[in-house]
Amino acid sequence: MDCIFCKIINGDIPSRKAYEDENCYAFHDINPQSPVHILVIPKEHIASADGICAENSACVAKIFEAIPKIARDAGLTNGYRIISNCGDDACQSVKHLHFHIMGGRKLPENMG
Ligand code: DGP
Repeated sequence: MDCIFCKIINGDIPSRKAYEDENCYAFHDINPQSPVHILVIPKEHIASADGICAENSACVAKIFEAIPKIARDAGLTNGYRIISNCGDDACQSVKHLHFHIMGGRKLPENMG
């Protein structure tokens, strides 16, 4: 499959790993928008949050179990933001479900 995040999971494209388990992979965003900017992706290819259904939602629950560990390891002791852009109006550029974990400074209140 021609998906850059699947290639990152497979190691075909290098990345700066932040966390990995049997279900998900987390790595530092190539174009950070905050001092800490990590992407968490399921190892299973799901195109976006719009593709989450009863058959695959367990991996999303497991990602949300991993996020507090990832944030703690990244030093985000004062809070963080989780964002998932979904589809064209949200400017989703990579069509593999991903959650941005952003923090390390006070983030703007306005998100849209
Ligand atoms: P989104 O716009 O929500 O689809 O975010 C995609 C993010 O993925 C964007 O912040 C940049 C990041 N990104 C794209 N390609 C690569 C890559 O090859 N390596 C890394 N580390 N990040 C990437």
